[in-house]
Amino acid sequence: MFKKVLIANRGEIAVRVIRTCKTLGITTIGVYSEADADAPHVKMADEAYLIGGSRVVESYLNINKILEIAQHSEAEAIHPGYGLLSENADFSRRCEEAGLIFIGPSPQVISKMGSKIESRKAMEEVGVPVVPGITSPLADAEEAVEVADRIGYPVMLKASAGGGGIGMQVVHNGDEIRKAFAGNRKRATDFFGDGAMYIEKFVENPRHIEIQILADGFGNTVYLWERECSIQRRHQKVVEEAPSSFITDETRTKMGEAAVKAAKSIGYKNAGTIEFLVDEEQNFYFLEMNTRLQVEHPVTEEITGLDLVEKQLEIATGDSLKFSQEEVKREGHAIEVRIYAEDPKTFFPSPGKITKLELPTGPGIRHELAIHGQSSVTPFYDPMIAKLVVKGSNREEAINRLQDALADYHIEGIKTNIPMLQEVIAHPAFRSGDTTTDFVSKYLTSFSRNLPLL
Ligand code: MV4
Repeated sequence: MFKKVLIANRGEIAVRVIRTCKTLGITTIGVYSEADADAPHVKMADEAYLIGGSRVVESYLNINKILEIAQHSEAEAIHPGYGLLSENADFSRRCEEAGLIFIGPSPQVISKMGSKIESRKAMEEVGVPVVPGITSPLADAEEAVEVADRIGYPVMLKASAGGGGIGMQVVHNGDEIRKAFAGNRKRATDFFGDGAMYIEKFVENPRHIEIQILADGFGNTVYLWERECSIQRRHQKVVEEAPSSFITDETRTKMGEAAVKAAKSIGYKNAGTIEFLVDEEQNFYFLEMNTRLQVEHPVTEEITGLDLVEKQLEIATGDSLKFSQEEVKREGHAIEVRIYAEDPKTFFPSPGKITKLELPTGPGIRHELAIHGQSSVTPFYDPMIAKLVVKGSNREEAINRLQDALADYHIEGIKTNIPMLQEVIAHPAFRSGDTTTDFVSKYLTSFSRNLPLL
């Protein structure tokens, strides 16, 4: 196992990674920005180094400076957490070149999965189901119309580099495509520097169900079941749970096997997630692959009893997976909610100083956070300030525990989305498992006065 690991991240995920490193006896190197000088991850790390200014480009995205710190501190490996540099192929390559182990897949794999068109193509080639559509970039709106006429409306126009719903639109006929094409291409170019567009059949009322996998460097790949993350607001996940209450055991096995096939076919190594859309008839379609540890990984840890950060470290250090697919447990039910520092009415971030923080305690309650009763939430970073993870022996118990826990969360000084979370959890549609992707707009009338998507 490594002796020294640098954690190139901040907030709850930096704290989460440091916690496992400590358990394994690994010395941790933290890095921080000016705004984070007093942040919990800085205090927790064995050594911590200032990268630079508060803005991410001056700090957590500064590859040169982070590599310099890694070398100076004699770290052997870098854990990128999620977001920031975690899916940056250039960073993975620069780590390799500097003789450091990037705790994640190779730069080639990150690049391939970063392109939705390329990853769709790779999956189609090995027989992982993809939504009917195309696997090469569209030349122009007329080609999009031709393809759509062939596959049938409605279709979804998507940006290959897309994320957060940017450059994505449902279209119902040729005229709508002609109206929508240029604008979506421009938004994709502006946001991602890549205007490549493609088209897929629109899947009605889908669920977002993703499979967690682990792959070592010896060809061993296992699936750690699914997480259902259908409840989102403007492409921001709100509630994540495992197992899904929707899919059957037969679908579960098929999806797990498809995810393993997907990972093996690209030579994947690390923890990773294959996202699928699942339709009302339980047909599932590859959406994209995330080549990092995800925000919602704790729900998988809760039902499998595994520590995913530990598995990432073992894989990166060159160990093989020590268990088979048949040995992966699936026990109980876990739900995670993301607590954001945001105004529950406008959804704008709510930075400021936390003046009071009281957390619920009790059986089945886990917190992942990096704030305390004196912390400040700065406008420089993502407003997600904590995750509450609950476990029960079944879904009903988990929901009850979550409901009680949310009522016992007392945060003062900043606004949070807890009222919205309470409304979701209390809704009969959530209890009954009607958790499709339009949950928030369909049921939460007080929270759906949203601006249109970009
Ligand atoms: C879709 C879809 C329906 N049909 N693709 C949204 C985010 C992006 N990664 C893909 N997304 C979707 N792709 C086809 N062919 C519906 C969505 C979608 C969605 C997916 C998962 C979770 C929430 C969502 C909210 C709106 C749209």
